[in-house]
Amino acid sequence: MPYVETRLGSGRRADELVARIRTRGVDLFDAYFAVYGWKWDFAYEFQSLLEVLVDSSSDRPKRLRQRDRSPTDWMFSSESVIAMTYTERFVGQFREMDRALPHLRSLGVSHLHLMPPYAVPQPDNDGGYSVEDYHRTRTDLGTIEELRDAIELLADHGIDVILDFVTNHTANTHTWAKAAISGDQFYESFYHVFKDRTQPDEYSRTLRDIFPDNSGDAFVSVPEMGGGSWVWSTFYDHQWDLNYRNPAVTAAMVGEMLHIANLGVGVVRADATPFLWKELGTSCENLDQAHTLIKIFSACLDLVAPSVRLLSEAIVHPDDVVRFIRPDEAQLGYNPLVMSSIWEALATSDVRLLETAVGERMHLPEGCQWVTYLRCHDDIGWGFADEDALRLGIDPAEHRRFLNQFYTGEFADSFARGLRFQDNPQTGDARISGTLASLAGLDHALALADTDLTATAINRILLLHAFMLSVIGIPLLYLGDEIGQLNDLTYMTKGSLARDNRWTHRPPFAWETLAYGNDGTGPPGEILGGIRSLIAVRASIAALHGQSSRPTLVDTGTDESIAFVRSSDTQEFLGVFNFSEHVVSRGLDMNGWQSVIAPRLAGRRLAPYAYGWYVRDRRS
Ligand code: OTU
Repeated sequence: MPYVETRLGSGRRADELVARIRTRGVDLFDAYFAVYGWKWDFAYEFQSLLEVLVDSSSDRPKRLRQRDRSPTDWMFSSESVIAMTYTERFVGQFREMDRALPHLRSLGVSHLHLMPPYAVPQPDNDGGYSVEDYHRTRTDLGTIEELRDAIELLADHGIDVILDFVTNHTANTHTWAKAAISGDQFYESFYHVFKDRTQPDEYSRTLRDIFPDNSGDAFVSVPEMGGGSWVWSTFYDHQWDLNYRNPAVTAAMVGEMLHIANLGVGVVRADATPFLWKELGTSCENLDQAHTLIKIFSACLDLVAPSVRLLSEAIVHPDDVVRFIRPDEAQLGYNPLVMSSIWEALATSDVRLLETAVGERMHLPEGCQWVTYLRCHDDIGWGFADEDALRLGIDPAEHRRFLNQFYTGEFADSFARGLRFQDNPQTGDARISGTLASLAGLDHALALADTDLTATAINRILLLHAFMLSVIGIPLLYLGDEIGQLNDLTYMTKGSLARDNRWTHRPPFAWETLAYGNDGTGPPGEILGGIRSLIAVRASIAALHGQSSRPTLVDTGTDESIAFVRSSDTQEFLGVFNFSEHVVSRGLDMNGWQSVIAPRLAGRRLAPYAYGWYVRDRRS
């Protein structure tokens, strides 16, 4: 391999790359051939991709190459906890990251997802998801060297950083897009550019409108590219979808992904994976080639940065979500089904859909893991499968309408205070924005200055965490939720942010609240104390550790509470959760179970929103 020798010389770096190419290279070739094998210049294009791999290998710092040699099983450790935040809304700048260490460590955080910190257009950039340049950072956050230092500092304290790789699109101010606008044919072919409406209209017949508030469909008019020109933009108008039919796009994006890996991250989050491939007459979501492209990215990571794992963000039908999570694709995937089903059960006090999710839809291939969460920076969409609802006699459309009314507080007696996101009156679809605490009733309770309602809201918040932290996967917390931060409506006065109500649940981190939360006072103190001890206890439970322990449902005798068992070789874990505001009687045989965390549980009675964690030795 002459290019390897010229670029890497001889020695360990070159040997390791060549050894990996010998094992994983064939997977890369197969995937690449499946997408681009039809091209007459296939061999040339494949060679260019390999050159990107060699160049990225040559750039990979020594300490990261050392890490690559000693893989850990963190994906299956009960000590792993992901937290996510915006740098500017948390510590302000990269160089102030040390300020966050005491809090992150006392919470038990092992991974920190920093929302996209790269250079973006102003003022509209979708919270960083319109990337202009992966090699520069937003100037208000600091330089890319400072980002690298922050990543290293966190790693030195046992916290690995997760960064985004916005797979589907770039900003329309990216150099590729700018070149395309100025008429450069090479870069025009990086995007889906149409000279008139004919094809956009044809495609639109079968497309779902993801951001209906935006332009009305998935295309944006770009007169600068010649009168009548349209460019594909699934999300915001300033986010142009990349054209992966062009192998030069794949090679260039692999280079960007490996650059992110070389910053020292432990996980690369692949954004919006379902959308990568377009085919006329289809929904252009979840197509086979989108999967094959993720396989290409995954193989490239394994070849150059094998300690880095890929996290898929696919918020689609549960059958489609799971298909992205495979050893040779994304090893990690968000679990939007458990997330939305938890909220569904809380609104209805009926755990049957949640039981279907947990009992039937959690299976992943060996070596893969879920990322389980209650809230993230995005909205909540009611992602249960229609067929699962119908089986339970629930009308899916009607039920989604109810959930939207419930979580916006439009429904009489609802405790939730959320907002409708991307309301689409045409289809009746909407998603929900709002912080965890506001959706769980804390906003409502505090506004009424009602101490009983406040206590109930705190119980709900802890119930949800107890469930999420034990059911499956690596738990993810949106920072601020652990101190019960409420909806932030100030975004409405902040210019461009006002157009996207997801900012309501992305408040600046309340350090003053954390200070008194740390003293244990008030709702923030109770919530923080509760979550901290759940995380600490979880870390010590053998049955929550490891690959094998998927949850098995246990019948509680009532639809208002859910219970499951997880087991390891040595121990069994039982979790019991009352999703209703009533006292329910549990129909479980508790013989031999030892309680590890069980506030407000007594005998056979479960207080409103009570939960319990129990363990039992398997050998006895
Ligand atoms: C992602 O979310 C990001 O998480 C969002 O913050 C971005 O705005 C968006 O991509 C565009 O970059 O629709 O409501 O199936 O549903 O990718 C959130 C995946 C989203 C999409 C998901 C998208």
